Amino acid sequence: MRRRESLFVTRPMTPPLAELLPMLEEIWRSRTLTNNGPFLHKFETALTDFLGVENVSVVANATLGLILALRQLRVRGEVITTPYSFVASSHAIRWAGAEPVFADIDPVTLNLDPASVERRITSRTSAILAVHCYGVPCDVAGLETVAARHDLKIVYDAAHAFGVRLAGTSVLHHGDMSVLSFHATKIFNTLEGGAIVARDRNAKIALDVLGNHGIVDETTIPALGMNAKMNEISAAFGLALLPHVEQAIQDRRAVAERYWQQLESVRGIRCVCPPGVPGHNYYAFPILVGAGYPISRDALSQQLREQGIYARRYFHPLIADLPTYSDAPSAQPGELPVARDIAARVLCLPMFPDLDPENQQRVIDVIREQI
Ligand code: T4K
Repeated sequence: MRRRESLFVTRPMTPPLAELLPMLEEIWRSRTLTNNGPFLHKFETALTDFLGVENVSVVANATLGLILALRQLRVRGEVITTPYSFVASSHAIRWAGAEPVFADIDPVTLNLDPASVERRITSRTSAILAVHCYGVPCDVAGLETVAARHDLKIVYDAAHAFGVRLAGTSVLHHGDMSVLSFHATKIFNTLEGGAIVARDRNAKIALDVLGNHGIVDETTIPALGMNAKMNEISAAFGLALLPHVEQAIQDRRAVAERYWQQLESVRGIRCVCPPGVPGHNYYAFPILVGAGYPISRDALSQQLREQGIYARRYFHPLIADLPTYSDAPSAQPGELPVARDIAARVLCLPMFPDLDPENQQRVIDVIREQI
């Protein structure tokens, strides 16, 4: 019998090699490899146009982007955040010199619940770090109302939210800053990379200085900066890939529609991202395995693995349950009931633009065969 190919949760996009090679040749000729080079500038401009936002600072990855954003906004004390995210969201708060405090999530969007956020606010709270998990927009109006009432900054971790639109405009317009990830596993990638979207030009200039060791010029180094620069090869890769992203999002939509058609009627399975939402980017395809389904989430994950399908439990365990954070009062058992329930039931199915119908059917068949 022919061995079936392994199916992973994602498969990174690469630009057509022929479109990248001339740029690589230019880099080889110029020997400008990094430090604010010409491809970085071109990429930043192209990205700004594509995203329909202003004040974009490209960085080496989203984790550094989050740290820089929090530092630039001078957050201190406590930052309220979601326990239901990739660990980098909370790590960034610690590296920026503040303490994460966990609030619970909304059972439908799986993003921070503004009412739970408000209950966690103390005199030490300086900011909210919210995540548009799986590219589903947060309740931005609710969070912004809470932030305004208590004079808090908002940083959106938009690692999953490339290209997401809300009420016809980019979701990146919300908050004091938003941070995108261009990691290989994301909608759009530069191998490793990311970008910070700031509200005003001065913030962008300050972020660029902070991300270049705090250097203004050879003898002027006024700030405690770090190295968050993107190199020229990553920038060229991004420039070559950007024209293909719109089509990739269309292809993701087609994959999502095939899942919806065949999984929505399965008892005990809930597709987290609902069909027909304009502006969604189909970053992931999470399902929740409920009591009505014959086997547990972990048993289903194992069944898939036996067929060479590597679905992933993003985001289990909760950040709040990791040893680095589990001592926090907001992380104690009994707190965060919604996030704990979701983390115990979630499974992200393979989702990438070139997931062909035949391979996708293998995933669907395993899920349906358990009934
Ligand atoms: N905030 C949020 C909400 C995030 O989700 C992330 C990153 C960040 C912040 C931080 O962004 P960056 O600082 O990374 O820019 C992956 C990614 O490494 C991570 O970037 C991402 N979130 C997270 C959700 O997923 P792992 O450890 O689960 O990845 P890994 O290596 O197991 O890859 C998953 C699958 O993808 C593999 O089974 C195979 C496939 N793959 C992966 C890579 C890297 C490939 O086919 N080729 C590849 O090159 O964290």
